[in-house]
Amino acid sequence: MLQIDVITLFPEMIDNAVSHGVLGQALKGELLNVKAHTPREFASDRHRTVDDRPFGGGDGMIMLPETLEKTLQKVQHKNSKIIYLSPQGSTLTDEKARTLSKEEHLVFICGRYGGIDQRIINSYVDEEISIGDYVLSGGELGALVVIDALARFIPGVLGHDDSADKDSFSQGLLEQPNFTRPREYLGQEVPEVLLSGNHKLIEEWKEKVSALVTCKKRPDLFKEYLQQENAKYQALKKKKTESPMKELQKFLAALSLQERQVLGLEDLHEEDLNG
Ligand code: 9D3
Repeated sequence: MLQIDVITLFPEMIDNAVSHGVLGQALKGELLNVKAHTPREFASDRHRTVDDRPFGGGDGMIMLPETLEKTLQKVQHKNSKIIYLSPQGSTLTDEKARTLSKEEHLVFICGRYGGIDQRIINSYVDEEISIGDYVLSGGELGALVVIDALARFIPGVLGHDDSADKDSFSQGLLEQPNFTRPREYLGQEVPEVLLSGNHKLIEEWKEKVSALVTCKKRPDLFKEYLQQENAKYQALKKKKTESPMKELQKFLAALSLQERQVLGLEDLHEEDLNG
């Protein structure tokens, strides 16, 4: 079982967040264990001080190395990977989340606004991770994002074991729009294929719509997808079938105006699919 220890001045933020939804179920089912620890436990002065102003001046408070180190020593064992959440880290990706999910023990250090003393990073931290180019008030939301993203890769955390692989980023495409009851709503009808019960046809349709949605919203991802599909197509040397681009153009052309509208693809044109 993957063990995750989170070092934070706000342990309730972690405990509360992981008690809900899929993460809460994973914890209950003992597929994952998350425990929060506060350096305040090791502060011995009257005010239980855990941070101080930066030497040389500057914004924010810096977490003191000593209480942080004592907390680290409480949780660390031989196979621990110690990760510091920080704006200076490399940006989290789905691939990174998958890799982390295979570890035995993760320790996340959450700094507050200002960060932690550099000497802890130098002596203890294996990896620095950011969740994106924007400024947060502390590392807790970062740690929670990483935990949420990696949990999906632990077998059994999602209902069926293979759903993480079907998810958009694993395939390099965004997901197609989804619909539930009723069949008609706000004057918009659910695409006919989805009601057909023909699972093979439905899966093909979903992948094509995904590709079109990706072309519209993330041309960068679409370009890569098309290159991959082209490589597969070349390798198969199936001269009878058409190129992936041509196939998508035909699929788009075959969609009715109503279908294009309900899928948000009314302003996508055949020329846009040229990679
Ligand atoms: C005085 C603060 N900043 C100097 C410009 C540095 C700074 C340190 C710590 C800014 C924000 C923070 C708190 N952020 C995190 O701990 C954090 C974070 C983030 O801010 N953005 C993206 N990912 C992450 S992961 C942790």
